[in-house]
Amino acid sequence: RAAVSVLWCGIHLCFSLVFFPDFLFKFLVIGSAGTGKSCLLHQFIETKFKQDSNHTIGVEFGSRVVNVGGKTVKLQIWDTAGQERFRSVTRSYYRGAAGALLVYDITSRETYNALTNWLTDTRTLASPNIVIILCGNKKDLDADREVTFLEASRFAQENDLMFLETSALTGENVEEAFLKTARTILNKIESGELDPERMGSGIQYGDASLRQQRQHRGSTAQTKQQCNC
Ligand SMILES: Nc1nc2c(ncn2[C@@H]2O[C@H](COP(=O)(O)OP(=O)(O)OP(=O)(O)O)[C@@H](O)[C@H]2O)c(=O)[nH]1
Ligand SMILES: [Mg+2]
Repeated sequence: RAAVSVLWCGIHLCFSLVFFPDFLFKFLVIGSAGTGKSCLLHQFIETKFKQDSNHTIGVEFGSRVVNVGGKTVKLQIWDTAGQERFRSVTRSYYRGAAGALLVYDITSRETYNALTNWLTDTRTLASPNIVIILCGNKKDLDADREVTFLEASRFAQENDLMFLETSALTGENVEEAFLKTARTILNKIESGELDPERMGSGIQYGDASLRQQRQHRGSTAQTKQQCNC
């Protein structure tokens, strides 16, 4: 009987986490073609490496519910094509994003040199308060490295970005990159720096928060009625 009730609680908890998250955050994965954006998303969602990844055509979508600091957050993630010919399509997805993974390939200086352009685009087209994490991907290919950790971390500091080196192949720091970004957004909401109710913030209250708010409003209204004030 105890086992059944534990199982029931587990099912109930999973159901609540998936269907009634506290928040929904819109995320982008951006950066030059071939840097491993689709593989990073696949690793985050499926926890395995995407074999034979082809160039993304336009955009692809993935979502996952995570637990951050005791809150459940549904991440709606848009994986954009890095190829120039899709730029006009992908740009239309930037609006209202709350967070972004800006990806370069540590074995390709060309993808690193393109970061400034990606940043300008992101800050212009997405929300100005967008939280960005710079991901130096393909960390497993250290022998072929063209960009040092130090120079990339300086670039990140100068441009107000968080920074991690990741590997979509081994999974190293992949989950951390998404969670770090979500945690930073959540901290900014809690400190009042980000307002989820502002149009285009890329943040929505999930059902759990909405229900809490309604309950709160209900009890406030009741109190007002009772005291007639
Ligand atoms: N060794 C290694 N290879 C990787 C890693 N991530 C991706 N790759 C390889 O890099 C290539 C490109 O990966 P994708 O994820 O398709 O790149 P993308 O950034 O989505 O490319 P576009 O969709 O064209 O913008 C593929 O051959 C992957 O197998 C990694 O962490 N390590
Ligand atoms: Mg891709």
